[in-house]
Amino acid sequence: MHCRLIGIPLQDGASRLGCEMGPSALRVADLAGALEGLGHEVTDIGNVTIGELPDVRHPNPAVRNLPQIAAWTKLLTEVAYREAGKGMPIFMGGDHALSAGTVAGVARHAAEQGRPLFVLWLDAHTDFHTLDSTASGNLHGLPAAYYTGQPGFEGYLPPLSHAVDPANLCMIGIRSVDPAERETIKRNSVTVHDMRSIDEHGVAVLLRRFIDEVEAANGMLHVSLDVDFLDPSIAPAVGTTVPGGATFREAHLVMEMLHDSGLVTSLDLVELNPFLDERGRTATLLVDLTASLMGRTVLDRPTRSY
Ligand code: B3U
Ligand code: MN
Ligand code: MN
Repeated sequence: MHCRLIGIPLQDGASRLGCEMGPSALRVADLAGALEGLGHEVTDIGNVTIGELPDVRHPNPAVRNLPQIAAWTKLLTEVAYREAGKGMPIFMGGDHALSAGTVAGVARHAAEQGRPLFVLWLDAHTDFHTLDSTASGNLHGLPAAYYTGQPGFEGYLPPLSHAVDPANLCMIGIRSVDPAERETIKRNSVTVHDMRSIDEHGVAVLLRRFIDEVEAANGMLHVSLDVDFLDPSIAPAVGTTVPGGATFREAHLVMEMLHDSGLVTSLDLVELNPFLDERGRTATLLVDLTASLMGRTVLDRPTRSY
């Protein structure tokens, strides 16, 4: 696999500063070396950055940094579309607002391949607010609504060339949903597995169902990993910790099953805030999880050996 590392020092979508340092921490934790050690070719294209800001304002007074997020979304849609054509892009964030652009860009690439795009959203939050519904005004709470083509973004964020079908979106790890998000999610038939669902069925059963769907549709699969998917005890470096997250073992199992599926075509690593980390342990965990996704195993055993 040819991995393309793209640094996205975006922090305007979060309430706390620090995600800007995420790409650096992932480089220090040697993401490139881990991938090379697994036999992958790696190109780190460096960090991308926005230029001039558009003059956009929204009537919801809570909304923060809209011109910045509009500029990032436009830039990242182009970058993701271009990079998806060159190999497997790994988007090193940066806060989760970046996925508005990365998913929009890979969706355009998938459409040109004549394949549907599926998205696996690993997060404590559904990030399904619109500009009208957000109360916090933090735009990392909006990307999933944007790239599934919900109304209300026209004239504020760039027009989508290819929306993701909400039926192709699967969220796992959810444990914080605002009332307005509940409504939109229900209406759109997004698959949402909360922590209760994981506890009742086990994460493997839930993920297997989704992987089978992607496979049956000959889909491309984008994985978006928010640090707060993980339990704060193992991943403290995030501004929006929510107790009761995925364990070390659950998270690695998800990554290993995704690797075995052979379906993953792009990846976001988001919300890492190195200012909140403890001796780099969260950055290191993200690198190890990415290594599991890209083929690191404990034993050399055939896939699906059960
Ligand atoms: N739904 C809340 C909390 C939140 C969403 N995404 C993150 N936090 N990271 C909001 O602010 O929209
Ligand atoms: Mn998120
Ligand atoms: Mn989150």
